[in-house]
Amino acid sequence: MVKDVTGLYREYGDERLPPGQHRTESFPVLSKGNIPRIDRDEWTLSVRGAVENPVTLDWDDFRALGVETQRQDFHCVTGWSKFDCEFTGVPLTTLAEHVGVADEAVHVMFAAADDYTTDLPLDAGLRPETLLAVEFDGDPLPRDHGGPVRVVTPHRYAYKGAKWVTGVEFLTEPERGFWERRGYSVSANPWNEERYSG
Ligand SMILES: Nc1nc2c(c(=O)[nH]1)N[C@H]1C(S)=C(S)[C@@H](COP(=O)(O)O)O[C@H]1N2
Ligand SMILES: [Mo]
Repeated sequence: MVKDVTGLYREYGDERLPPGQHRTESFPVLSKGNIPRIDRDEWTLSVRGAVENPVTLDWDDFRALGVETQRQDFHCVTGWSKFDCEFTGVPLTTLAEHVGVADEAVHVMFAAADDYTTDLPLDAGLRPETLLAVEFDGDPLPRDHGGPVRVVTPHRYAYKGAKWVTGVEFLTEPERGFWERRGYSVSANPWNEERYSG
């Protein structure tokens, strides 16, 4: 069963395509540098910070949390949008429940194997559309798109979706990720065209 969340734009207006974006049928690859090679059986995910039970999950632990499939749109801050991507993954909300996120947590930081980081306010991070995706359109997530596991955030520009994710840290104070330190928006709502900070 596929959960269609492509209608979430209605929270922000009438246009599915955010302002200043154009549609693409292809799925471009955008990475700041090297493309890590990580096999499922060596991948781990560290979940820590303001949580009751910090854990390091291996592939089997992670998959045991349970996955769902969502039809989502994908909006890159450089201007392209790809509609109707099917991602299968573990919702971040499931992971958050598993570790018991503390009441004091206000922010979340994702870390990746290429030393990429990105941060989100917790309310945006803990929306049900934030997935730690393991499949794209029914196939294992390709390595250049972040396999074995990447984050997807259809409600925010796609730089919030860390490819090759290896860490999730819940924070009691906001910190800045890779692009956020370089002037990109922390909130990154595509329908408000929040591309750059303040
Ligand atoms: N680890 C990591 N994640 C990343 C990036 C990156 O360079 N490294 N680039 C981000 C940017 S800017 C975008 S638009 C999307 C692109 O995802 P794609 O290559 O699957 O299209 O990944 C995001 N996640
Ligand atoms: Mo991007």
